[in-house]
Amino acid sequence: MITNTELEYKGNLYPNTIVEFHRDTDKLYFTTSNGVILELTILRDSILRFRYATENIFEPDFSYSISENVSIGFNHLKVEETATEYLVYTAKLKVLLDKKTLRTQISDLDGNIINEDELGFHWEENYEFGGNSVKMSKITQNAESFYGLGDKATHSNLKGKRVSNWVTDQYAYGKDQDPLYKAIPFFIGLHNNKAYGIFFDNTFKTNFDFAHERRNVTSFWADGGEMNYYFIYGPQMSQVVKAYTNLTGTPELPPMWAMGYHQSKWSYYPESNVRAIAKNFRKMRIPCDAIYLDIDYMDGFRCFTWDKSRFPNPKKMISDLEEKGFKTVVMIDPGIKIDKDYWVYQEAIENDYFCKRADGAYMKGKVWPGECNFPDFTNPTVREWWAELYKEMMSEIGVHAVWNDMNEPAVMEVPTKTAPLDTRHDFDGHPCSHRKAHNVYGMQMVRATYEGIKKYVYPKRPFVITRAAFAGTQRFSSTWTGDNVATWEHLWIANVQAQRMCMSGYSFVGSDIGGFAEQPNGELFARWIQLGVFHPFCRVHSSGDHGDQEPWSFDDEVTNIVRKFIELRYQLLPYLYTMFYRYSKEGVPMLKPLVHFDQEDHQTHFRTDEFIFGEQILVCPVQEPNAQGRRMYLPRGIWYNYWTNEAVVGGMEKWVVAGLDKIPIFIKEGAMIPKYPVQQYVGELEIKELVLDVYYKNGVETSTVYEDGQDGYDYKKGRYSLRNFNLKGKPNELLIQQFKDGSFITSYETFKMNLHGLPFKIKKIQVDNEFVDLKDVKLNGNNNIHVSKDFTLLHIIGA
Ligand code: MIG
Repeated sequence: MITNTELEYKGNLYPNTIVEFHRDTDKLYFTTSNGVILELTILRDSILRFRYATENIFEPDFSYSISENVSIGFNHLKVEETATEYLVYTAKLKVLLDKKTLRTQISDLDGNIINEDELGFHWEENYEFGGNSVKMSKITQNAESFYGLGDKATHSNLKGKRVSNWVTDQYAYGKDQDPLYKAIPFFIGLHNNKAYGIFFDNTFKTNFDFAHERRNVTSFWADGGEMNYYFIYGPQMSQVVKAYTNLTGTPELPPMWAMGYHQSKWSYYPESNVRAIAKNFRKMRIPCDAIYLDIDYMDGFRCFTWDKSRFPNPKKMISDLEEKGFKTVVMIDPGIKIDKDYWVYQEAIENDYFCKRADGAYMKGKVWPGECNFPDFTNPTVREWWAELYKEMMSEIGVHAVWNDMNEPAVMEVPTKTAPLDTRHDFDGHPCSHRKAHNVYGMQMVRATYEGIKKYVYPKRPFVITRAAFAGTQRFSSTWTGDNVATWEHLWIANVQAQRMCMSGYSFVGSDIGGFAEQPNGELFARWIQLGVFHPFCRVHSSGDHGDQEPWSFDDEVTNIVRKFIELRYQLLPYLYTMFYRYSKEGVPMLKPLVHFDQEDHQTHFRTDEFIFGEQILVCPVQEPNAQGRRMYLPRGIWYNYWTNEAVVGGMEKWVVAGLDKIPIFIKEGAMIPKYPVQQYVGELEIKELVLDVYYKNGVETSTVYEDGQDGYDYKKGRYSLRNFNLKGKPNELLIQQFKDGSFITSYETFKMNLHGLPFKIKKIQVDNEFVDLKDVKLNGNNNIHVSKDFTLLHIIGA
């Protein structure tokens, strides 16, 4: 074994022998003779926090990422000491700390090593800025795979890669380009069928190396701050993702219209153009819930103003659109034009709200309005002011939602594309430079936006979109993947990014459908729509430089395909809403890569294209031109081809037919998929009957349907409707039990159950143990029945 003394080269410093240990409730402190302290906090039996101080001093403990609602509490904690090590036991884990080096090794209670330090914690003093560069190296376990890290546009399995986290405006980025718009320093490791996660809660630029530089070493480090990471044990990946998502928080339910189809472009103006686009959606019978106004609605790109020649009466326009079922979403950027006659600028100057350089001058940067100053959103007073700026826009003019762009912050015509690093920030009372605040700047901006919107759309629910994000931003805002390109490769990237974001706690995500830069042809647009309707945030947006990107901008064949898939999304709204409910409440990711679905099946470890939408729908986009189908991997189990109803056995690759009007979709056997009728916008129709597509299984499967008022907060007072269905199929019968919760009364009285794959002819039906006349359930052939929404036990009996 190499000793730390031998390793003290290249300016790296290492902890040496542990000389002191004490326990303070849930915290254990190990101090070394050279002044390193490891603070080990037990949050849960399977969640541990490792925090290291050098020179005996910790920084004040502060995090923008950790949620206030994190659930903590453990069952067991015991510390033992031997001549060479300390042993820490929880009800799930054993941590071994080497007395000579402070290195740690974490195993489960059966003795399987889950994660172990290689060199462990070490650091380098930073002469230029003071403080430390903090580093951690771990041993890469045999056949270990790595996932997570937010929006990285690279293979979902990160093994062999090195990535860094520095929020960046990356116009027309390419595959493998790094870093991009988000910084989410969280990864999942998987080996020997056991998964764990590490969240490095450090806002400086962070780097992760997954056996890239050295084959057996995984390391992560930061340009400053503390080595401060959370270790989360599974063993199921689903448990790791849920726990991380709980740690950094989930959003409240958005209004259901936010899950509809949205249309955007840079830019729709003047007013007559916006009205024409909206009108065409209704005329063409293509569902749409929201229209976006990009920067050109503003007066000279001044935030919170209107260009009165383009939009003479925004209030009237917005309310007219609203009558037709459209919500209006407008853009707000962080840069405030330096203009002594502009009220937002005046207020910020008067109150000293703008960021300053190290020597006291205002930080200046060029963006759309020309030279701008930038509010310090890391200052709580500035955030409160910013939230108030939305008052008139939301409660007077009637804007429904806001997207925050350029909040990396993006700065034009400078090589770094962002604020100078010496720019000062309040960091909620922990003053620092931009090196530390950069990655959370956009997060704090959208947080302030969210607070303002929430207040001024009340009693409705807020909806916000952001481009920049850090770990935890999902509590406040949805997001899109920034300025992508209209290429087939970008369709692949969008798919990977959305799945990766979901694995990184951030489910409310989508791409600019069709591509932002350049122009898709009809085929690419149709294929992208087919994927986009299965993303939690579903919006077409484009730079507008090269032509139009509305559903009707191509030929009739494409328009019809696009309509068909947007209609499918609207039919699936109750399913999607239930997915969001589970994400919001339990931290379950809305999209799941196959490795998350079945980590024991090693075939899934390197798959990128297939994913599970919610719990029971398998989707795999076609990502090549001229395809009549594709090869894809079906995970283990039995799946029904959505288009043909054919039942297929998974656990192998298959060729799946999917001409331009289809995308491979499979339904898990036993699933009960809820559907609404096609609506032109959310809330257009009163739902008269809930369709349940029931897929027979010889065995057991559970399904859930969550519904509520679709907006507002009544659901928090119990006015929701939660239905859990337990399906149990046998060769000659099908039993469905329903468990209901909540006091919301749905508008429909009955379910229409479409029975797929029944292996028998229906002979008798019992509802709550009473035989019913087959006429009363309107048995239609062998395919569908209508039953009361209040049943608790449905028994379908075959001949
Ligand atoms: O410098 O507002 O990513 O969606 O259309 C470009 C104009 C600024 C970048 C956003 C894009 C938006 C565009 N913005």
